[in-house]
Amino acid sequence: MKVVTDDGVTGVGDATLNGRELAVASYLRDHVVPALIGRDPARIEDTWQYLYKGAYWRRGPVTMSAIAAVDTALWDIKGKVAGLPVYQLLGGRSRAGVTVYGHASAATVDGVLTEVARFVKDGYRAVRIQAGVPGLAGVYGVHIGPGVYEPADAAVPSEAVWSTVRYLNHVPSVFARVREEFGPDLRLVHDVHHRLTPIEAARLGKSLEPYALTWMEDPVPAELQEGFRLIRQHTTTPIAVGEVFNSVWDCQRLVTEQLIDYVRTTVVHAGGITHLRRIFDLAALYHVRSGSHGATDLSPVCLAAALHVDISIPNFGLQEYMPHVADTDAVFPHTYRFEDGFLHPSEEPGLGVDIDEDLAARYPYRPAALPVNRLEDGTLHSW
Ligand code: EZ4
Ligand code: CO
Repeated sequence: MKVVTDDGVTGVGDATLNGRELAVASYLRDHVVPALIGRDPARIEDTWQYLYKGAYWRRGPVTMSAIAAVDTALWDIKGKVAGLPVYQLLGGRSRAGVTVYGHASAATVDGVLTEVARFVKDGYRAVRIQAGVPGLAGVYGVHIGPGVYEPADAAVPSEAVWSTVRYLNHVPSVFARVREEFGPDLRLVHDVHHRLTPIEAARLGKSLEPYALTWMEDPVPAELQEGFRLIRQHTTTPIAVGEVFNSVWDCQRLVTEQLIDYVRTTVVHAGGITHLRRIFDLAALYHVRSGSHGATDLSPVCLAAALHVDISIPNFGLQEYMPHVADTDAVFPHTYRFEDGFLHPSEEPGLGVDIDEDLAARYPYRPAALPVNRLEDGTLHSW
């Protein structure tokens, strides 16, 4: 979204909620925009509180993505008015660059090794590993066939089949091969994508300990925060969680009871820069670091904003990075850049990203839903 001030300064924000985009668009158009007219764009915190407390209905991905879009645009505007990149307004640089991880995935282990080698050659210091599971036609995060991996692949959700037994039996052998080939220093992460129970996740974590992962991600669905205590009691494999969280209350217990190591909330789904910083500040007190979500369904506007947060906070961990396709990059001209395993935020005033609306108009909205997942007996399971 774009916010334009009476002085003609424009700010951009991301409001993308994958598979539920129009719900946020309506929330903004029908409920938020009318209330923004005439407000002072300099009052970022007050506007955040106005949209959060003022809605009466708090939290939730739709509300918080809408608030995020406005908040991000107001930070962009404040940077442009001040003549400073947003990270300078957040306290300035805490590190030389933002360490990112790329996605290495393939149906076979040999294919995964080829992919990892490509990332290492390109300078990446951290890589996410997702491999096909023998006996399953396809699994989350594994790219099969031509084109780029985008899981929202059909107007009505496609259906996948899942087996926890086959998965748990296979994954450790994949990491054994990766460590054998690439040694101990390359940082490795793995996304479980909400598919296990706490005791299954504990088994996975224990079986991966020899391969020293930086994290296992979303080992269980996280509505039951105390469930993580069970995982924690059994394994030293670090835990990352939070890409579907939208407020500090979703991870308050996980953080304050030190049940996780990385919180993966990002700008667009967690109420913008203002609220994301609040989450990371709480996390910092409990030795929890950031590990922001950075899939391609989050636009370059979100990534640009995330980088300003990443470079400035004391407890940055790792940033996910899936480069967007050229068509997307063209619609969102930006000046963040990848070099030597790091992303560098823009040095331009504001966020350093824009939306080319004429170009965007060439890509009409097409509904695309995320898949659903079923066990081999047909039971609906978390995707
Ligand atoms: O499945 O962003 O870590 N990354 C992920 C993503 C999510 C998508 C859902 O829209 O888990 O690939
Ligand atoms: Co994930």
